Amino acid sequence: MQQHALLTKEEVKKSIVGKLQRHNGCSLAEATPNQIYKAVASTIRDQIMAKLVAARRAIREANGRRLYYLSVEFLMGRSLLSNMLNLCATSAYREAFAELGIDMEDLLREEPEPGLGNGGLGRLAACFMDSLATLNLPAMGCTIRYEYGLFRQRIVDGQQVELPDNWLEHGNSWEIPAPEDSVEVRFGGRLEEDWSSGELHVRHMDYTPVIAVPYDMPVTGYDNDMVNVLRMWSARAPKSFDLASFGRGNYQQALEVRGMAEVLCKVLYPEDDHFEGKQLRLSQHYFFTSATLQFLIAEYKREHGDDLHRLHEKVVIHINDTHPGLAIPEMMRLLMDNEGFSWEDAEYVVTHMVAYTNHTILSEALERWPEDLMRTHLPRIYQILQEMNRRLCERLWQRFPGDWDRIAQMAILAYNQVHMANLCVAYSYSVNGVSKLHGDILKRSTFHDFHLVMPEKFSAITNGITHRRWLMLANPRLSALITEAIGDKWHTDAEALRELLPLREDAAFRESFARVKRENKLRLSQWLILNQREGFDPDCLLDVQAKRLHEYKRQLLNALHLLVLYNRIVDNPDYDMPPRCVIFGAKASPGYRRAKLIIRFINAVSDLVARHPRASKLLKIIFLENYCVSAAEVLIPAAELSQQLSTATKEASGTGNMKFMMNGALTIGTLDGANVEMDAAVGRENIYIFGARAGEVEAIYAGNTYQASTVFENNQEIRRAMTQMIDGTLAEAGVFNELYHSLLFGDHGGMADPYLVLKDFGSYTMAQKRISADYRNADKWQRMAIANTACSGIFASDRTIREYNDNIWHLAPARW
Ligand code: 26V
Repeated sequence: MQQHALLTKEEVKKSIVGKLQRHNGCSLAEATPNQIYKAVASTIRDQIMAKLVAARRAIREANGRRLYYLSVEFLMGRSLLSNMLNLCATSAYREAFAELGIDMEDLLREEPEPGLGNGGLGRLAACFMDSLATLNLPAMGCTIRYEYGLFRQRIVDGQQVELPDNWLEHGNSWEIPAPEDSVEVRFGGRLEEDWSSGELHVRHMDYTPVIAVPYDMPVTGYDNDMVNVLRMWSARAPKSFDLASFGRGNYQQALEVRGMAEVLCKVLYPEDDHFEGKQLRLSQHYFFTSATLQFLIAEYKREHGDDLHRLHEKVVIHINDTHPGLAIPEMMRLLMDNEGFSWEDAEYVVTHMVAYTNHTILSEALERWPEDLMRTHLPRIYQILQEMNRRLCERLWQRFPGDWDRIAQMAILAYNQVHMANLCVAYSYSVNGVSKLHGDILKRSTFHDFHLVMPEKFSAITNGITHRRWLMLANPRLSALITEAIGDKWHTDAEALRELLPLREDAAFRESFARVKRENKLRLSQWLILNQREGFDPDCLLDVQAKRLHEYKRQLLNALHLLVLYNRIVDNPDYDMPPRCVIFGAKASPGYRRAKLIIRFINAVSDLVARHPRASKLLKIIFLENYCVSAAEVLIPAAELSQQLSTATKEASGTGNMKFMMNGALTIGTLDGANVEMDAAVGRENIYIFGARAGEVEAIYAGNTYQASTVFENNQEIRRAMTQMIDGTLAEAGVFNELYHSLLFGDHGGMADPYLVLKDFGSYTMAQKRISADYRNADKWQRMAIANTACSGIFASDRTIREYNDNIWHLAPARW
């Protein structure tokens, strides 16, 4: 239990009113909603800051290892309610609001969501921060303070339109600037080698300097005294440099420096599907990675003295995918150039300090930087990469003499590119996948050859989600019901949810469970009416697919099936099924044309259904605009069916799948990523599994044995739906030709239907039939839904973080 005194209701009231007076010179009655939000946030922040001071001192005195979790994305979601929840202060605040006449829902909506991530990778990092603090583990999240987060999405005439996300416009109540920890990061320039002392000294000349200024966002643990921080680095031009350059008349260069600092942290790249070697992205990655390393060295020196030879005993650097992988050569550089280390000593420290998680096997998403770009933009880093590559290849040559092809595949530098994944695998002490299946694929395929050489490094740790945000915060009704049934130990021990399992047989509990779901559907419907003027009937089956739009995630399979359902209804006046509302939430990368076309297709099918009197009674399709963390918090608790349709082998884990399961949705899914483990946890009778298995998919890709045209010829329903894609039924003829063509013929020489949409279609429709039948049996459905919540405990990120800590990080929990 936390030791720090909580505020009473009266103290909360006094603080809010006092802050409005001091900060805004107004009374509560005169204050705007935003001013009230800020006064409340600032009150909570005061409580957190008191804890932060104590936590920092305790961590320093414990003198243990610390984790620096580097990620180019952290999708934190709003903070106000989660901090209130973690401080166990919700009731005091609720009562204070009631007495002050503040509407809590309105208040929460005032907080801009920090959308500093694209999807799964960024949200995982945020869930990890919650569990790290809750488990008392000393850790700092490190990232970029993007001025603009992921674009906001509007749908106009059925198509995606992107708007800028200016989340800092009205200030950020949660961040604390720490300008005293600012450091300089250097780009470009040239190297001079100096042997005058008898040893090589490399001097970096004519570089472009940028100052990295950190802003810290506190992250509270649940019901404890721990506070960690997320450190967000922001760029500014060096002031002295500016003036001196102007003085010397070096106007051009001064402008260049300023330009660099200005654009560096401007915007998060909205791509998570496809890698492009853009210089600005490389700059972003190096910027926050170098700043973090410089800071952690300074911090180590303050506490342990100037000798860094045992740095790895006190510091773990975790790199969330390869994006911060330059931490490896950058640490080599700092140790050799600034601390006088030999290559061997520097390599020893680095290879005992860095751990790497892989999040995707899609080859188009693997980072490969042009060597030229690395050489001109980060010349010293490039030089170090060359030496690392030379030593790696030498070692590989011993193991695979003469096997040039294999060595080139494993090299850091090959074919004029820098292969970040090879760098990370070769020089990290740990490489992990994010589900069992994904871990196996890394070993048997993606990093097969590395696994032969260094098998001890490889592991799989299945992702998890914080059930505090995704159940307690997002689904207060279900949380209350659970606590009423089994007490509140599940708040810190999610496996305790298993105690709900016997309650499947309790008719009263089933009824309460169903009532909660219906209330959540109603809440969602009202939210949708407010946001996009379109609700749905809470008595229909709520079927949801919410995730980034990607061909491999197969939103198209879902949409094609809806078109087939529409045809069945239209053809048969007696067709009957439980009415369904199908919701899609998905942002497409602005440059991913096909993905945007799929959004348009979904909306065209939605319109077609809506225009038909009988079809629109049985089926409603809603495209939820701007799917983001806050939207997910309303959407997921309402869902009854969760669609997890990725082509087997393609989804490394998935985490949305776990959130739906925990909230009592049933899953229709392939045996891919963490779905495999969900199936094992809940049992095949409580999940709808369909489609080709990983082995079969691999065989198809290896042998080119699948013919989409055969499915097209043999399945009349598919043939008809696909014909409707192109014959003007859905839009002017021609609009969706590209989708049709890709399914039937493939793109530029590639195989037809590369994501096996047609291949899995039959099996998908069969599973959907079973779902409609089962939904009619309300008792059966509720039993299955309860089983899903009850068996979801292992997907809590507390379990994930314990595994990382036991197997990779070895941090001691801070206690005071
Ligand atoms: C990819 C790229 C590639 C181009 C460079 C920039 C960039 C930035 C982000 C990404 C993200 C792709 C990786 C990703 O988000 N993977 C997802 O990670 C989740 C957490 O482990 C996992 O559940 C999902 O299955 C996986 O797709």
